[in-house]
Amino acid sequence: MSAKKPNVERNVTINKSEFKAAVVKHLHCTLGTDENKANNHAWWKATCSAMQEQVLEGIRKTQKTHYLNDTRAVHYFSAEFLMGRLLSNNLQNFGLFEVANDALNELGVSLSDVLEEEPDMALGNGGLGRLAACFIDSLATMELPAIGYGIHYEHGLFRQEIQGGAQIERPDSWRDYGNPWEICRPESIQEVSLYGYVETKYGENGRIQKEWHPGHIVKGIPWDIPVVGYGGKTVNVLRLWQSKSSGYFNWDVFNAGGYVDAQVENVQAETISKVLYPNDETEAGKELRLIQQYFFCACSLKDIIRRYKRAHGDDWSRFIDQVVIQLNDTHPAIAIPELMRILVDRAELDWDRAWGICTKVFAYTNHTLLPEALEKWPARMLEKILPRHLEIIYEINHRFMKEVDKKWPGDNAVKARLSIIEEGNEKMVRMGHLSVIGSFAVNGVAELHSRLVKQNLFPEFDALWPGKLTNVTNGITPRRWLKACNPALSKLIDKKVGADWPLDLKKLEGLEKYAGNKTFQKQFMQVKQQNKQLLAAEIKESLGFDVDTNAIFDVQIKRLHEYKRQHLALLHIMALYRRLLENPDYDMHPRVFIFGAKAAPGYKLAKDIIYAINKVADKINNDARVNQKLKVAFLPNYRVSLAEKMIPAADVSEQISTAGKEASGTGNMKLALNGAVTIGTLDGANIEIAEEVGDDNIFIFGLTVDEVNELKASGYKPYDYYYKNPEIKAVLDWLETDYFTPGKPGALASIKQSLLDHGDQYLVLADYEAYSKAQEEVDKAYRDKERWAKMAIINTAKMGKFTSDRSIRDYVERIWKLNACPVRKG
Ligand code: KOT
Repeated sequence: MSAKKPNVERNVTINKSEFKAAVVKHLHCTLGTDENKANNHAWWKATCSAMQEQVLEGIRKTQKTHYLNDTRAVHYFSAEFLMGRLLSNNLQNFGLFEVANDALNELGVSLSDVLEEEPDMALGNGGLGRLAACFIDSLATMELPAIGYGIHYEHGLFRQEIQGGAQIERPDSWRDYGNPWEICRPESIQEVSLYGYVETKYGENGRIQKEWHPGHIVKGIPWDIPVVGYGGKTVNVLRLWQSKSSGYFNWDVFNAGGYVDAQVENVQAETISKVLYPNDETEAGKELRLIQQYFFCACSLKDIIRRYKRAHGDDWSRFIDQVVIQLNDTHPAIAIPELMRILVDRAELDWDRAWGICTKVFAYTNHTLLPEALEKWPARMLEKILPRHLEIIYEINHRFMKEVDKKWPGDNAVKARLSIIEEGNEKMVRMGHLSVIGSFAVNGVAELHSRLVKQNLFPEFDALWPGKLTNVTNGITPRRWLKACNPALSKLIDKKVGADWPLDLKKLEGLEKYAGNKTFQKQFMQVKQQNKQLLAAEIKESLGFDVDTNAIFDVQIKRLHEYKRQHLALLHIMALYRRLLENPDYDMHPRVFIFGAKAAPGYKLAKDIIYAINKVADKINNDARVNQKLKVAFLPNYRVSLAEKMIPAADVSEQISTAGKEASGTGNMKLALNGAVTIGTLDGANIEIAEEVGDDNIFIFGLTVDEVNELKASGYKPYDYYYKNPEIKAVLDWLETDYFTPGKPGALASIKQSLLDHGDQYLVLADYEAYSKAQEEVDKAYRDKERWAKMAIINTAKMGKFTSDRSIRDYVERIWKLNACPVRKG
């Protein structure tokens, strides 16, 4: 049996008065306050605690069921899990949302105010971390035995403030006042070794034995976060490791003055899980980052092996039947040599047997082709921190090179390309290569991306192991990204197609037949209008100005990166502004461009683009000549909970990356699911969205991957576009004046420079004209109310493919070979 569709029967039955009693009990007994004194934060905690009773029972039953059935399980290793808020999600998934709402109402408290108290659990940067969160939601919903493994960062992704238009980073403190969801599990603490040296010994049978004498040992404390499946039957966990000093110190390894060093090391042990690196798609290259990666992988492997041994003792023969580990990008790739070390050095398996196990346990997902994101570690750094692992990596490589030589005898060039070790001034260990070699399956995250992984990133690996490289298109959980975040649309959909679409998203196709129905169009667009009003209120509260909800809400929400081309949108906004100034009657439907984006703190140009958007916004929003037709809102501190407010209100979804650069995108799916129409390039999952909705219901523009390559090969000259197109020239020149930054001419000039003098790597100018034309088409389409409503409805109707349940079904059937394990009542 493979992953079957779960039914909607629920495991939890608690009525309103019981829920009320539970909340009040926790207010009194857990928080030591009472109904008269409690503020919303206390009500939030008490409500979470009331829920947590149900949750803990769910975890207990699930774990017992999995143990009794000795299930094969997937272990999802990820340095990031971008969970967002949990209360509303858990209430929804347990089917207790209405119960809680009514219970709190009777207590004189508003559930929606209480939900706003919850800090986001932002233990991730963006798409990769949020994908992990959607996947564990689907795994629990589909009653699959699964555990997420990651890092218990004390500080998640920074909080973004905008001061004078510029991004300022402030620490995130998601657990400063205690987090009611996490469960500490001291009984499962693990120890992890670091530093030191390797001793070579000769065993009695002449077998060479390696012993790693670590310089330092740190403790890993597990915190479990519940993952409640929809229907509330299976409750899996996300296990996050916090580092603590173990007090262990190898005095031989450190020098005579080691006492002070030892204390410093102890402090350093606790910094391992202190903070999430805020770089999306750039490798930090920092020692602490490598230690973070090793720390959580080593703790997790020990945890897996402890659980396995409880059932199977020292018999390793069933390990590959019970355990599959999915590596979420290369961040956990060090788990491969770590498992080899455990099997060869500790369990004393011979190399071939150990390697046979390893290469049947790991599977690897690649999320990006950007060279700056592909992880490489200096061999010297690995040698210092993990001396035995470097030896093992060399051995893996040595044996692999022999295999390469069999396939391409004497071909040193292919060897150099395929080697895990990159030779050069400084020897580097390529973690992508290690991951491909050590895994039984490798996947990209959208059709186009997976094709490029095969063709461009790992072409010889594909030739060496046909079939190993494959595609699993990403998905999103419709529970959070439609049912919970857009209750009005969800209720409307329920009426038309029934209430079980959250478990079977293809059911949304039932809406297609109403796409041309005037009454339904009106209802659909009324919901959109309501959602736009809610977002307008948020904009007013956050930025202090009004926006017209009859305007087109044009939304671009994602990390700030040059390849995502927020600056292409900005140039177009400036062009519209200019057109309006030149011709006050310029015919356009009013539009509000709405942005949300964080830039990596060290990414100068990304921060400059945020600054430019805010400065252009200031000017336009305060210019009475144009602001009836044009406004720009940059909402600070974009995060999951803000996305939940922005997405339901979007008319237009901006997905305008340079073709070939965005591996998949998942915001594109969320926006389309909520009835936004995409303007986008033929990149990532946009292509598959276009296939689903059809060419009439999406605005595709710009160069294709092949055209991008051709243009680059023929010598791309951005100045040609500058001189050829007067609008491009005008807006780029405008950036150099002090029009948007009074008294500070040149404050926005770095953007112009990057596009002209630094070669416009992401072809912004080459795609500008096509983008501008596509935007005119959007404008025209929106003015035809019926046409637009139809397009919006079809977008929602055709998003069935992009449920993360389908992605998980693909993984389960093609890679993990897992069975569902239903958790029964009692
Ligand atoms: C890479 C290095 C560090 C942190 C994050 C990354 C990263 C993020 N690499 N790819 N991503 C995004 O992953 C998403 C989920 O698969 C994709 O939808 C998106 O296109 C990637 O950019």
